[in-house]
Amino acid sequence: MAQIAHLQRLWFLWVLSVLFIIPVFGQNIDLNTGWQFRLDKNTDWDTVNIPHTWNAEDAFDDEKGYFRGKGTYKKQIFISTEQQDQIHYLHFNGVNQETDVFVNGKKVGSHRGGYTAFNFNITSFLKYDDYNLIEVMVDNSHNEDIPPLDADFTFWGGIYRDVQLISKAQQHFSLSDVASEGFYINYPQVSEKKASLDIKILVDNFSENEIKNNLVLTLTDAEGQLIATKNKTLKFDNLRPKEISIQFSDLKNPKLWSPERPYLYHLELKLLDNEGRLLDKKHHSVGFRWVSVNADHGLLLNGKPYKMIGVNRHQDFEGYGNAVPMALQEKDIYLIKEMGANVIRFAHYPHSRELYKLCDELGILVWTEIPIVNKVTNTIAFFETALKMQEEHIKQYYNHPSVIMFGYMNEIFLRLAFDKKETEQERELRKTFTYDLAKQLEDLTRQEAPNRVTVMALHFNELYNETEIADLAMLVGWNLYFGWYNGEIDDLGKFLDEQHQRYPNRPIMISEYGPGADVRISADPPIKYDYSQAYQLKLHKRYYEQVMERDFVAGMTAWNFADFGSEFRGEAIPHVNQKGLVLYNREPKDIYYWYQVMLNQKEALAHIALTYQDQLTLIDINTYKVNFFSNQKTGTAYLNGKKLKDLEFNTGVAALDVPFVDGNNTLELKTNGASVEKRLSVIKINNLTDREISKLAINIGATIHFQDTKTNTQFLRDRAYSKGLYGYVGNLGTDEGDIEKKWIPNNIKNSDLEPVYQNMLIGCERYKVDLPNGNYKVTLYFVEPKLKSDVDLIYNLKSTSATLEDSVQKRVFDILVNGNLIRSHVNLAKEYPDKYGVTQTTEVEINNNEGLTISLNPIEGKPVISGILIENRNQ
Ligand code: GCB
Repeated sequence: MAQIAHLQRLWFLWVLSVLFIIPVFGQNIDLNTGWQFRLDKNTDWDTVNIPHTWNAEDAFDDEKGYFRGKGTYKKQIFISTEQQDQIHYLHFNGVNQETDVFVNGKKVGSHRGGYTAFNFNITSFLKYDDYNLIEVMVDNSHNEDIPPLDADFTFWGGIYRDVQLISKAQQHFSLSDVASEGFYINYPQVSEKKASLDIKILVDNFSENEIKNNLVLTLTDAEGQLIATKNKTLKFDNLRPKEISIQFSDLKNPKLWSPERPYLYHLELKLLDNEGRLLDKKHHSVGFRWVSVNADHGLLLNGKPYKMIGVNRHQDFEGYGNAVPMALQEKDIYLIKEMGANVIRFAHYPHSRELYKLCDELGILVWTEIPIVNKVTNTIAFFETALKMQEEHIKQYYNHPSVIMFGYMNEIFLRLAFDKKETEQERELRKTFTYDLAKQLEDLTRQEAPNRVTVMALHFNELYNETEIADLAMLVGWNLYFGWYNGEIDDLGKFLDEQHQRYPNRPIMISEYGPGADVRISADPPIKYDYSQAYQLKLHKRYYEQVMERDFVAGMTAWNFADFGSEFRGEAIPHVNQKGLVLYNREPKDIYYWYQVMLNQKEALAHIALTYQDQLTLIDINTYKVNFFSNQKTGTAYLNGKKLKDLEFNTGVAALDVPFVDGNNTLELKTNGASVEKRLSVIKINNLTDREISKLAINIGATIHFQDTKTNTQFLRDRAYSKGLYGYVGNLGTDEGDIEKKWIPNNIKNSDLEPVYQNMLIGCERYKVDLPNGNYKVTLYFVEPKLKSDVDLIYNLKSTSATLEDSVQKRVFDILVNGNLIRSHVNLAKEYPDKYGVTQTTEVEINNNEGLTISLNPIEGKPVISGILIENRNQ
């Protein structure tokens, strides 16, 4: 009976397939929902959905490190008897970073590497008309044999990209060539006059019989008009797969693909059985374009010099880690396109495949790479994993016309340059084996990805020239942080010219640049390491100008499109690298709008660079510098309805000292075709005794203004005391006062006011605030600037030295408020852990116009203070 029912069902399906030509023999089912999950160190199981990571929270907590270890996912799936003739695969789009998969208790395979896809054929492990247990064991522990070993981003663990059950007929486009699409689109010839395509197709066959199939390829244009069709009969015997090449030649006057006109043709591949039933179907876009690089003209796209201007992108997103819903990921690509970028470097690993498809469609050139970052291990296993990863990467992303650059290493001598622990001999050996791996990867890339440009990103160091590793790739990307980690902003041009002169045959671009910037921080004038948006603008603008002046520079990709998670890093926001043009949640910083005006000419654009500022406090000054952006030549600024000034935009920017009035202000920018308005509430203070202020906060030692958005507190920049206002008293003039900003404590425990704690005065013994008489609550902020051991400093690029415990304990002082001792013998290093944010609160009554005086009386060493918050208790 059961057999008759089965035959009836098959017959019904066959009729359906003939009537509607639907792919009855295959289907892809997503397996994203309802997995049981637990970290192996725990006992309880949770129900989770994919995308999933187990580090979304612990990569941001105050504790050092995040969980790197093992987790298990399990799920039951029902496979019906009708599916018995099919071939079933589990398809994983991305699991970080080692995966073992079991079906019904038996191991079906394992995969190394967290950023490429993989498939397992699970057919022989399945039970039909029954539930099947799928178990996925994932490990994100550090593994010396798997790149990346070390990098400035969080290595989130988990199944963070989609999982699918793919069921296919016995002949299907191959799923076993490192999880590629089973076909490769080649462009043997492309010109404005003529193009040809050569499509290499792999068909897997699981039948022991002699079988005939038909392969039908159809090429249509973007409007759906048929260009050409190709048919081929395939004869299979005894489980043997097939590899076929099909050409479309002599395609006349192809419409070329470029970021400005991303014209796509459409290729459809169908596999039919002998009776015309559909066995498998695939499709892909086709973009006719050709690229090359030249040391004098940079990139040539379709034969013409083309300046690439764009961004790097990391894949994580605030609150999600790397397990980001696809719609949010795709939004990034739209935002990048709207910014006007024509290139994305997907750093430092392959991103979701869907995004490359969007780049094809929207018109964005792509640099894609595998995560071999900072250093490599000299083992056969590491070399094998690296080469395998690059093979997967190239084959999986091969068909995208947007992908013009394949890379494989980033700043590979970074650790060699900074860690001085190795002997001279070990260092030489490291250079040699790193070069060897680079050479192998370069050869593999050239062989597997012809007609693409090979790339490698280097950091500012002679090691790359000296070892000649910089001569391997066709295009060298320099990651240059002049004006941040080293030197001055204008050193860029000098460096580029010098490199071009020394290596006249080497095509170069700038693959990374940019400073950290926090939208809560403003500064005038902006300075290096202040995290202000104004400094970010200054640096990006000058980099752009210096690149545009030089035809030989192929382009520039800003670091980074968005702020991203880097657990050990600490800037103004802990655990986040803040060099983004947009925030971690993708809200644009001012710099995003600046790029937009520079890179879009079609419509008039105008922007006032005060995106996140609604309030201003002006102390003893009448004007405040505002940057206006536009892609027009001129415009006019208005304040409160009255014309302020005609503006001329230079590289998109016009700066103006705006004479805001006390109270509400409306600032407007009007240009030919665009206008914007910004409302601001302004408090102007020339004398503190003049007005009742409910809250006054001072960022002691800071040249920046910090707006604590959580409590709506404005921490004003510091100043030397003058009568009627606030400030430090006396000349500080200490060496310690010049503490280098990049080595200040980060990731302050016990607080999220890093911009307050990270600025401080060392050696300040008296601080005055001329408050009117009354009652106040006063909170003082302190942190010990020196660490007991310096291994925890930002990005840890300093060679480690002996413990500093002895020296830091020598800072001991008393705290007095208006002469009253409120704490005696404060020794921050002794009393608190490293990087611990300490507050000390007291109530004060001010009489006789004496104002407020904080005294920090040294007992040993120099006292330190970071901030002060004064709350009025009179109201
Ligand atoms: C670099 C690295 C990148 C870092 C960046 C930075 O050169 O390639 O991974 O995140 O610098 O912000 O320091």
